[in-house]
Amino acid sequence: GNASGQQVRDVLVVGAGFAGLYALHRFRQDGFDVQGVEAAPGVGGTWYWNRYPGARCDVESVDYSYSFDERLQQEWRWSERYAAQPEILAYLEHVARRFDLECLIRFETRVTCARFDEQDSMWTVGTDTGDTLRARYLVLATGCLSAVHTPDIPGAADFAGEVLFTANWPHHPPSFEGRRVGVLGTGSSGIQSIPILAREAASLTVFQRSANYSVPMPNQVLSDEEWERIRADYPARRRKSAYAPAGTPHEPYPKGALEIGEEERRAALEARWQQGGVLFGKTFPDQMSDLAANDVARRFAEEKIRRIVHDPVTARDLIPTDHPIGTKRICTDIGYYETFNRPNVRLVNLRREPITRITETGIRTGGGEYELDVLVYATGFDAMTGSLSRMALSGRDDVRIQDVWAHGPLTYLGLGIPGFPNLFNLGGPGCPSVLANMVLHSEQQVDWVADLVTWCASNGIDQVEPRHDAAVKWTEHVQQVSRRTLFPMASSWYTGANIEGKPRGFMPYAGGFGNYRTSCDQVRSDGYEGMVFTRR
Ligand code: NA7
Repeated sequence: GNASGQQVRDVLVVGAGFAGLYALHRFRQDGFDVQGVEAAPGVGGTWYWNRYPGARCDVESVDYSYSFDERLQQEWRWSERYAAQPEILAYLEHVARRFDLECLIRFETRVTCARFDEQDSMWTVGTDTGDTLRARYLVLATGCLSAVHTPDIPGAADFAGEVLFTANWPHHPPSFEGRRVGVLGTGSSGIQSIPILAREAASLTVFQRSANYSVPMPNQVLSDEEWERIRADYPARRRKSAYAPAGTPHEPYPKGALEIGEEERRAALEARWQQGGVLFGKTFPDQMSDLAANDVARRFAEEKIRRIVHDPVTARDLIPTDHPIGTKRICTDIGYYETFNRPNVRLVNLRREPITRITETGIRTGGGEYELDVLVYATGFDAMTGSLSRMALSGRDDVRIQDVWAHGPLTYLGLGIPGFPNLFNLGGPGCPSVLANMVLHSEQQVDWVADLVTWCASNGIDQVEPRHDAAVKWTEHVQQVSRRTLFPMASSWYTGANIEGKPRGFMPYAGGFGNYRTSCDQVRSDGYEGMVFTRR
């Protein structure tokens, strides 16, 4: 206890998604008194909120699941190659029950502020329920795509119909039958939900500002034989993934796109297309670093779109014009392009006819008035930094995160922030999270942080934080690595470009999950080089 009589925890974990749940488990296992806080009424994080029709993970289920417990791995049976949101949520609920994690979590409690007290080396955390929590260590597992972006469109409040957000989808959604539905946004969320909404609604109008590349998802129900094969292969698969570039066992074609002839290229691209989804973004090893190699893959994908979509104007509008393929996360769809052949679906190209305002009855553009009964926002997130910058987060000497990150996020290994002792941010800027298998990535980061906290506890350390120069060096390294890729060519949520006023810069570490893990391993084996330890 302390002066105000509140209980003081060793570790406070904010967020109960993939990273937060494992953090709770791992810290408790290591003997720490750990408490979780979660804004939602249940576990799941992203998979709790994003219940829109068609929500699925674009990483295969067998990879997108925890590896920390062999029995869990062997006993959970995924029903499909790519799991849909309800099954992933059920999995996380199962994990929470199986490892008895729910009793550690305060649900329906959103952290609004957190302040580090230098005197007693302690975080004081305020919440929207009025509770105050205190802990020595603060672990932010608040998600990299969780701060919902609500665009500020004139007249938005006037709309008299129903308004829905894919990122905050109701548990009991309305029926779309007989209704005129509009979808604003054509990122992954729009592209996954549009085909399903189109089947239900009387009419569907898709408002597209930027086209995205999308590759079909070769989803299938996993038969018992297939599942047995996967199960038997699990250890090998995990070994292969642990230091792999994306945290999954897949490898690019052994030769660069420009080293081979046209026929071989097409065969490699077609094979990869059939493998499906985001993997297409890395068909060739040079595809994300050499524009000419990228063009080879881009042209192939564009040809596919033209072949599917009947109306040539619509087909042209669906082809991106502003970024190399893969520099925005490639979407993974089930029947997206085919949807535009339906008589009840139309595409509105907002580049040609920008929105002038939202009215009581629909959306008005430079090209006319589109009447709607339902408007679905699939407009994305204040990615990677939003969940921190929306909190009043202050470190030593009341330095605010908004100030330290005013010109872009500064981190050490993505995990630590100078001036913020005893704080660890999971899955944020400066690490490969959004470019890799988020589940294995979460495990790797939690393990690294738990090892460090254990080390501090057994060495009588009160405060640990990265040195400023170490964070500058890491952040420059992150920038340098991204400049060797084509990623910075896209105005994307990776670069902060989707949020007005946000500093621009490629935020994730693009050097691959394996290299990132090696860097973290190295720092640990060098006795935590780059960190400052204080005994008070
Ligand atoms: P995304 O990928 O950020 O997509 C958001 C979409 O919303 C995108 O098409 C935006 O167009 C569009 N948008 C945003 N604001 C506006 C306004 N004001 N007017 C018109 N259109 C707008 O978010 P998602 O949820 O689909 O996916 C995020 C990630 O989650 C995804 O990459 C997966 O990794 C999982 P823009 O491109 O900005 O022109």
